[in-house]
Amino acid sequence: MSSPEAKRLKPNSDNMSGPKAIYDAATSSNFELYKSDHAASISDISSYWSELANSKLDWYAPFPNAVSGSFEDGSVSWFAGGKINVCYNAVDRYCNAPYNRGGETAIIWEGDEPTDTKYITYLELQNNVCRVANALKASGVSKGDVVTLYMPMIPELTYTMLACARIGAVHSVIFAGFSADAIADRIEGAKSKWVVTASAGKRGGRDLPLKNICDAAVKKERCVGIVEKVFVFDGMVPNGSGWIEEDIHVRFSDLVDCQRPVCPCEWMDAEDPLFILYTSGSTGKPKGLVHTTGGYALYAMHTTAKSFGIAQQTGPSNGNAPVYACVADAGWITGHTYIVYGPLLNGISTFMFESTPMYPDCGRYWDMVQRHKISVFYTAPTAIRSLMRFGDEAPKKYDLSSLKVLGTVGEPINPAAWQWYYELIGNSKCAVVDTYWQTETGGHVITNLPGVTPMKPGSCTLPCYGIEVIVLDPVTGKEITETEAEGVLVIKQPWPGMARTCLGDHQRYLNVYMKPYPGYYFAGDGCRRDEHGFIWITGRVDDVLNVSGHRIGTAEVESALVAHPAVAQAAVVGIPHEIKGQGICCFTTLAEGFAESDELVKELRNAVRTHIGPFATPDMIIPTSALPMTRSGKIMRRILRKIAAGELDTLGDTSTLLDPSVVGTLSEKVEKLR
Ligand code: 6R9
Repeated sequence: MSSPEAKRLKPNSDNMSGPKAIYDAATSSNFELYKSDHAASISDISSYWSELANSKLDWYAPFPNAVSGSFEDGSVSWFAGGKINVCYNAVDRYCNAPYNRGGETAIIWEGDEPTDTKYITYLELQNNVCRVANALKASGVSKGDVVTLYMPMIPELTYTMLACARIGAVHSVIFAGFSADAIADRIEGAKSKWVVTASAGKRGGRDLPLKNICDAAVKKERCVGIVEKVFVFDGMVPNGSGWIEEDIHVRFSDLVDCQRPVCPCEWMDAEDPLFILYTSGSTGKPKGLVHTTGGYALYAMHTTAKSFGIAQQTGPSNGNAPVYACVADAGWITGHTYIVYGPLLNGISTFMFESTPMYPDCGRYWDMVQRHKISVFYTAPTAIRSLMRFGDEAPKKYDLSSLKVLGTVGEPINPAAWQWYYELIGNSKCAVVDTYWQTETGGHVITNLPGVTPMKPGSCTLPCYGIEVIVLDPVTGKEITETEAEGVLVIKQPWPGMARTCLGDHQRYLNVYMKPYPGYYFAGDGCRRDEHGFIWITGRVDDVLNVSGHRIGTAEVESALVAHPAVAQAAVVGIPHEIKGQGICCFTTLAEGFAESDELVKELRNAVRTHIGPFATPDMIIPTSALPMTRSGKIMRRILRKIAAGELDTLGDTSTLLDPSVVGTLSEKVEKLR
């Protein structure tokens, strides 16, 4: 099978009719093997995962049992009693026999400027991580402490994450696009005494004043008395401006430089927390999901290998090691699992990219693929769509023949973007893996596997090994057994990478994930299963928006708006957006004494940017005198969604509205803004 046409399956071949099923290098025998391996993996999850945990990870003390506990009371644990250190497994073991990969590249870093690149070997990584670990220890950080990281995409971010893992501290990384308010919420929520930042970051030719934003957060009343030290990596910009104003600050680069490059690993229980990562939900403040040590490490390692067709590197490179690049930000779960932990646990080299796909021009990604001979490239549909707008010229200028696997993550990929990625970037020769997963799942849970399972543009296809995906009837909560199904997506059995709790609020964890459909993990997404059993994600079934692959709770945006004195009520809904997937549309009624004006709209937009961050900037803000309410006083968001999308012909029943004329008034306002 070599030409793209040959890869398209003929109707009825292998029982996979339909023009959209495409095999890459997959052969039907590999697909058959997947089916039997997958069935075996879910028929005995305990043996499946314990065998892998023993063969893929190095344990200081063995675990007695693989899995215990249940979804119902949120007591699932993996490999408990086993002792392990993730940093040891991701770094140290590769420097030693039998791997002997100390001289091999662990990190390829590319800064904001394309000429600014660094290659960091495993041995250098080990030394740097140990220095940071010693600097943290010397400052009083110890096992179990939460360390908040607010950093640019520089190698020091990876060093610090791994240094925390090494000494048993729990990192809580905050994406560098979040505002001071959002940082303060997370510091307060995690009672984090320690914060690591950098004097500045760079993105698209502009300086990001990270330390200043961090200082503003730390000075907020709710953080005073919590934060003891702010460690500042400096030297990112020359003469980082007057930053050492208070004794809370530690000039971290200096402290790190004078440390010894040797630091013993803290042997952790497999169920000790490894990190916290905050994510948005449908209600309340973002929740800090807690991932633990052994299970997360195994899941990150295993899914990286399987989903991207990568083998663990067990010896010195023979010149054809994969060059793996996930161009996400380490501040999101994608960066945690598929920039830092997954690749390094497999002993491969990982790419860290500080800049944007548009800098200095829209050919940046493809220029990097050519220069670094990248073989696995992993990005989000929103990035693909925004690059497609500039046409085919940019990618055609570069030699992309090193590529083998192209990945997408974050939202469903529309067929046009899939086709462009597959044909233009992958030259119709690469597998496109559509990886469905969440902050909560720790790693991929549904994806096609390169060379193993077929792809269908727009479908994330089939469950990963060890994952039992079920489609439930949302009303009855019953499993739909027919192959073709539409309903909510749940997972039936525990898997090692699942988050174990919401920090400080186990009840919330149970309420959100475990209670809606007892006995199952509820992902919050709707899906369709087609006639071949392939899964198509239809989107969130809760009030969570997906804007450029970023999860944003409508409740968070609403609370940012109502904090403004002019706003009486706010209702936020998603609108279809060509590039971002979803945009943010805000309807607000105004308090007494305030009038609608362009100035006010600007202020409200800024209020959201200040409370959350620029990535949550609303696309439309519509001040109004009334919202569509039911007679019992509930805002009808269903109607607002239709108005915002301009779908008045499918409004549905409006008879329960207190004042049906609101619909006409609001749609006129929306039309004017389009
Ligand atoms: C990894 C990540 C999770 C939500 C998830 C779903 C959406 C992610 C997807 C996808 C369709 C894919 N999502 N991957 N939808 N196809 N391949 O994005 O984590 O930020 O927690 O978001 O993103 O709605 O529930 P997170």
